[in-house]
Amino acid sequence: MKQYLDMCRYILEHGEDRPDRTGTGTRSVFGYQTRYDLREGFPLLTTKKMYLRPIAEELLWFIKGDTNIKYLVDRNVKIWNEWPYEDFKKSEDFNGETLEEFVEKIKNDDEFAKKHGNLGPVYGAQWRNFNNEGTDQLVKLIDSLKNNPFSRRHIISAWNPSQVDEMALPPCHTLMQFYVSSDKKYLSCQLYQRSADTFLGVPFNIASYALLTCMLAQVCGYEPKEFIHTIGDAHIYKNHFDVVKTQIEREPLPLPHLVLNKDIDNLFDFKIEDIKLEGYQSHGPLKGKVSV
Ligand code: THF
Repeated sequence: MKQYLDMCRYILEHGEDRPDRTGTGTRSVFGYQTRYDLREGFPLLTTKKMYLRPIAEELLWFIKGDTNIKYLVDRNVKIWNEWPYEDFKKSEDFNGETLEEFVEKIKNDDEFAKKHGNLGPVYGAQWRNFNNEGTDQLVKLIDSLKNNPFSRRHIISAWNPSQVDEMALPPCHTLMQFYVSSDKKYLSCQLYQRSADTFLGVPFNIASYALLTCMLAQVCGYEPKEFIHTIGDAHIYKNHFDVVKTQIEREPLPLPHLVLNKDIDNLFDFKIEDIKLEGYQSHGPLKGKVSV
């Protein structure tokens, strides 16, 4: 995934230093596009150790239309915990609990999870029930991919201006569009991401949309072709500069292969056991703090 390392290098060399909402500070460029050919292997970053499981669990959670972190917490996926915790800290129920104690309560207390684990109408809600008005964008997309392959409207929008204020975090991946090749053999996906945390988030985002493309291709009778990642504000947080510099010195390794359970022909039937990765080799882990 030389494309990813090139993007990191480009941001470090050409980006502008600017303040951001989280207070950490970033170096950022506006407008950057990378393309990943899914026929060459599955684009899970090899220049640091990654795991597909949390990425796949998060995607299954979106697909279910779920917006409560309990589903992720029960599966030991930690990537969304910080945001409801920040809201909890501001609530009247807060008694000085640490993030770990908060997560334990989400796991063990259903009432507490209901009250404090919800992120608002984020991805899952918009994908499956846009604006809480019953439009299931995912079901409509699958129908149009199967029955009207050359449509230019194979779109799912997570960006809902009338509900962004109710979300714990407005969606970073705002809109995706799909494209079927003229021979009806291949499916491609382009994502427009308004804001991208290049070190922590982007490797997750690439793998997540690549996985969704492969799953949709299988259930609609296509083969996955390309994932095109178009980014608005592509940034590297200041506290990630050192790990990013270490990473761009590393040589990418051959890409792994995704193996989906071939018997699944309905997107909503996929379970975590149906999603496997073969031949993943990587460099060692690189850690960075997430800005909230
Ligand atoms: N906010 C910020 N600042 N960065 C993001 O990447 C991000 N997201 C989602 C929402 N807000 C964001 C959440 N996705 C990690 C990965 C993805 C996230 C959030 C955090 C993360 O910390 N990854 C670590 C640990 C992984 C683990 O615990 O398994 C890593 O080393 O990869 C972007 O969509």
